[in-house]
Amino acid sequence: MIQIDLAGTWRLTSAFLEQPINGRVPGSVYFDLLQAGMIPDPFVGDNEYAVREVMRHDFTYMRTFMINASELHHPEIVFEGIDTVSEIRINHQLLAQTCNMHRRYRFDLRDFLVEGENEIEVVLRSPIAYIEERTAFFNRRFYHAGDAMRGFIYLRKASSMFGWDWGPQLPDAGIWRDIYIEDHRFARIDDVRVKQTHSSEEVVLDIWVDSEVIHPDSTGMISLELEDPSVKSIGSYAQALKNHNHFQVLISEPQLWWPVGYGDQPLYTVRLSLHFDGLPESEKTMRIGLRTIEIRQDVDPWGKSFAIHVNQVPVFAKGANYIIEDNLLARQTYDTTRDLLTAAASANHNALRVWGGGIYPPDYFYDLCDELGILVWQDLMFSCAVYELSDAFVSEIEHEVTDNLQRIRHHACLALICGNNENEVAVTSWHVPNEKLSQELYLRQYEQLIPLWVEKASPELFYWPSSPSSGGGLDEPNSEERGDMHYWGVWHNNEPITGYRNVNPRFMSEFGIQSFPCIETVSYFAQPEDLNIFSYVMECHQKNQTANDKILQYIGKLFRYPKDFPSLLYVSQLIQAEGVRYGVEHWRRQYGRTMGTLYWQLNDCWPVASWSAIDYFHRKKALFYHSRKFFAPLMISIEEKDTEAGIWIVNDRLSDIEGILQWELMDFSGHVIEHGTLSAIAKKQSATLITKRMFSLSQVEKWNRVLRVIYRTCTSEQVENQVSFAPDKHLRLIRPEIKTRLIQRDESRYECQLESAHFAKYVVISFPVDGVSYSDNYFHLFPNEKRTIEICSMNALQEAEMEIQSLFDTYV
Ligand code: BMA
Repeated sequence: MIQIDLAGTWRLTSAFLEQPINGRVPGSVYFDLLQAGMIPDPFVGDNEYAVREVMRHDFTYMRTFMINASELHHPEIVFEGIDTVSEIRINHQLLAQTCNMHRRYRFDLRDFLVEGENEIEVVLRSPIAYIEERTAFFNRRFYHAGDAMRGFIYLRKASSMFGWDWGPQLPDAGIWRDIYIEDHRFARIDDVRVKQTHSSEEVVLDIWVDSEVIHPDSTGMISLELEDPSVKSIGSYAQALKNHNHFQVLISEPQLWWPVGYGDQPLYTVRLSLHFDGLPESEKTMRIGLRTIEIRQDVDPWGKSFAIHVNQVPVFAKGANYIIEDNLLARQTYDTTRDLLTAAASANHNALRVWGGGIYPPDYFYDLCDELGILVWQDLMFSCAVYELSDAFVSEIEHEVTDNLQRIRHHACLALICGNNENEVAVTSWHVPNEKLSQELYLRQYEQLIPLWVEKASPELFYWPSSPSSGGGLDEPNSEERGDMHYWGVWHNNEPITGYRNVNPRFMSEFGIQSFPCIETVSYFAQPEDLNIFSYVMECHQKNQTANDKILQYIGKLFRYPKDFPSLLYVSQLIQAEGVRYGVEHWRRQYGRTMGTLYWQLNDCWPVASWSAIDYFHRKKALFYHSRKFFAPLMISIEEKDTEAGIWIVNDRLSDIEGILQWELMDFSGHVIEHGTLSAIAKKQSATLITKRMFSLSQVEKWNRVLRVIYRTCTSEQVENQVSFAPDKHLRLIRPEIKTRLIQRDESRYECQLESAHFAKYVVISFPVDGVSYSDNYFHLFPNEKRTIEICSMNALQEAEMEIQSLFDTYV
């Protein structure tokens, strides 16, 4: 096989540009314009709006490449991704037109290439002009997310690139994934499907390989090499090549793959190669994890369960919703994704939902999830909309669904495929325009067409029609009793965070609270004069209408009015972290009834006020640090009601844990008023109410007390939690007087030792440099107790520059 990679520097022209500039492929128009200084940074100030208008233009990428025609047999050009409306010309001859960024294109080049120098030109048509034309053409009113540009439903392009309630309207364009010419003499591997059949001691792999045989008269061989997780060969097999080959391989003593927290993530390698006359032609390698995944829906006293079972073991899914990582897709790299996913796994996230309004992530996303043990709930890319099902549209989405399933279905991490985000609940309960027709279109798309394509491409994968859903048929999609649930009473409907306790879902796949990013991130897009949450620029970076008012409202329920702008940002992160914690702890306390909580949302695609735990620059919000604790496999949760405390231990692990539980009710100077110790068994895979304590506290005492609970296991593991019996805003905190010492351990590792004279809440350590990570932050310091936080930094840290802040400091 000959492969000519067309990645590299191309020439970019447009009526927008006076002269051509260099363009990077794979890449994007905005990325290239930004590099060339032709547009301002769209993530700063209100530049988004001017930069959006740039996309009213067409842009053309062009380059030349050399061909030795006598060497080629069957040349084809492969576009792994074009964003989106394009015309492709080779040597000025029209090769194809495209209109779907979510699929791969392969075109025969035999009649297009010439000896020597060839030219390729890709004209990217304005996506804005395209959706406006289509909107006028269809002229029908259908429901679609109101924060995105009207007409986004007509183009198979990441919906959120047209704006969302956390995303800018920046519909970029580009040749966004790899592009290359491939030439095969005899045959190429088209498609590989692996099926696993597990029994007690062994796994049987069925491997089907579809090849396109170009020269049917030639004799070729296909061989399969299997390697175990230590890269040791455990089998080689070969057959004569046909259009459809099948291998069956038995793996004895299989090493099973598990989600993080349940076991290891061993990965086997499947290597396929084609040979002709003893010479290698082409190769395909994939890594698989041996495991079974089922979504169990059993009738039980609460309705019907919805639980992910891996290797027959129920897994409580803990994690978040994942959106596109950068509105300028070209800036997402293996390293940025690894950084994000490693952080999530380090904070005990064992599941992520790839939300349906973005892109189908790149292969390395799934590789990383396989390696880290993160289960993937994969939405198909349909979100908050009703789609016209024209023949052309149906054909596009069939290609798209099939392409992506073929690409990702072998990954160990892939738990399920879901038809869309919120479309079933929209057509059922939101009184959408053209309701009847919308329901018909909905059923046709997600319950007739797509299930057939999913079944054909990956019969082993579980298909779930929508999120949320009760299983389909427009039957109470957001029920608490069946299926998954989205709960937005808290936040969108202004309920206090205590509202979470009134909801008892089987699997909570969305809920969340917004916050502002930290001051460093805000300072990226705002000038000093903009540092007020109701300034024009701050409102430009808040896409959920009136949400800044809402953040204030939630602050008012839990905290005092903060003394200044940085304190307001900090306290906004506390309402988010505390709110989400409150919900998750409640759902984990009902282990078995609820079997999953995925908060909205893990990450951001630009610097903005949003529901994210990790901001665009990967700076961690309070929610991130809280999540490490509220998702820990062993967790203490205190269910407080007035002055009563129910003390629970949640144990996700597969064995019972024994230990000693200690509780102390103390004042803020550390004087213990009441205390107790008891031995406690945390039953495996369940939540156990260990004890209930009733405290008799006067109003003043409520403002001056904290209950601390610690559980020490027989294996010296320690978990803890705390609660007060009044909201934070009413606590009479005392100036904490925190003493610190920074010790350098090696070139990049430090330790910060802290001690406080009085109870300090939500203590944050920070340095005025980037690239610093903390083993914990936004933590509580109990009086006269030493605490050590591990710090890693790429830059040298100075103790004098270290800042310590706690809740006390946010009040005047
Ligand atoms: C959801 C999501 C997104 C949205 C989020 C916050 O329901 O599906 O559409 O961004 O809420 O409003």
